[in-house]
Amino acid sequence: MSYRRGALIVLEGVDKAGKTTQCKQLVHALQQSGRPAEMMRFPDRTTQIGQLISSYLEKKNNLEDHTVHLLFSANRWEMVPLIKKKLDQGITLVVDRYAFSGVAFTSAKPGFTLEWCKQPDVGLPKPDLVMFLQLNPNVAAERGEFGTERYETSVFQRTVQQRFEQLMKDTSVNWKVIDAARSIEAVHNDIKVLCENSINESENLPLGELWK
Ligand code: ADP
Ligand code: 2DT
Repeated sequence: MSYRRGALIVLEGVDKAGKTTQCKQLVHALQQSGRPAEMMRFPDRTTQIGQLISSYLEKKNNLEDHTVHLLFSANRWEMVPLIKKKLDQGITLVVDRYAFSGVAFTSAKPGFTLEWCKQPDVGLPKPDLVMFLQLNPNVAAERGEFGTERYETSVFQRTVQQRFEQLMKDTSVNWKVIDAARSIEAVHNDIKVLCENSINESENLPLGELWK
C-alpha cells in the first residue's frame, strides 16, 4: 500500500476574520465525508509554555518582547512530535494560526524585522496549504467589539495586516487568499474545495520544512 499522510492545513487572518468558525466547520465537513481530521490552534494554551503565553495575552504578566516571541515559537515546536505523528497516521490537521501569526504580530511591534521574527520557526513542519481570510478592518469591527486581550486594538491589527501582506509575497509557501467578507457558508465552501484538493495532492508527498 502506498504511503498516505494527512495534510497540514493552516488558517490565518486578523482578529475576527472567521478563522475559528471556519476551522471547526472544515474539520466537521471533512469528518462527515469520511476523512480523518482534527483541529489544532496556536497558541496552545494548555501546556506550561502556553499558560505563560496565555497570562501574557490576558495582561496578567509582562514579558519582554523577544522573549514572548520565542515562547510562541517554542509552543509550536513542543507540538511538532504530535503534529508529525498525527499526519503519519493519515489525520489531516486544521490549524488555527501558525508561525505566520507569530511573525506578523511580533514584527508589528517597533524594532522587529520580518527576518529576525522568522528565524525561530525555520524548519517547522511546512503547511501544505495556508488560507488567509482577508477582511477589511472596518468590516471586522462590525463583527463585535474587540476583547481586552493584548493586541486587540484596530491600530495594531492594521499593522499586523500589512505584515501578513509582506509574508504572502513569499511564493515558497502555498498561500490562498479567501474573501472572508461573505457568508460563513460561502467562505466554508471555498475552503473545503481548496482543502480537499490539498489533501489529495499532499498524500504521497513528503512533509516540507518551513522557510528552509
Ligand atoms: P477569528 O477566529 O478569526 O477571530 P471567529 O471565527 O471567532 O474569528 O469569528 C468572529 C466573530 O465573527 C464571531 O462572532 C463569528 O460568529 C462571526 N463570524 C465569523 N464568520 C463570519 C462571517 N462570514 N460573516 C459574519 N460573521 C462572521
Ligand atoms: P487567539 O487565541 O484569540 O487566536 O489569540 N499570536 C499568536 C502571536 O502574537 N504570536 C503567535 O505566534 C501566535 C500563534 C495573535 C492569540 C493572540 O496571540 C497572537 C493573537
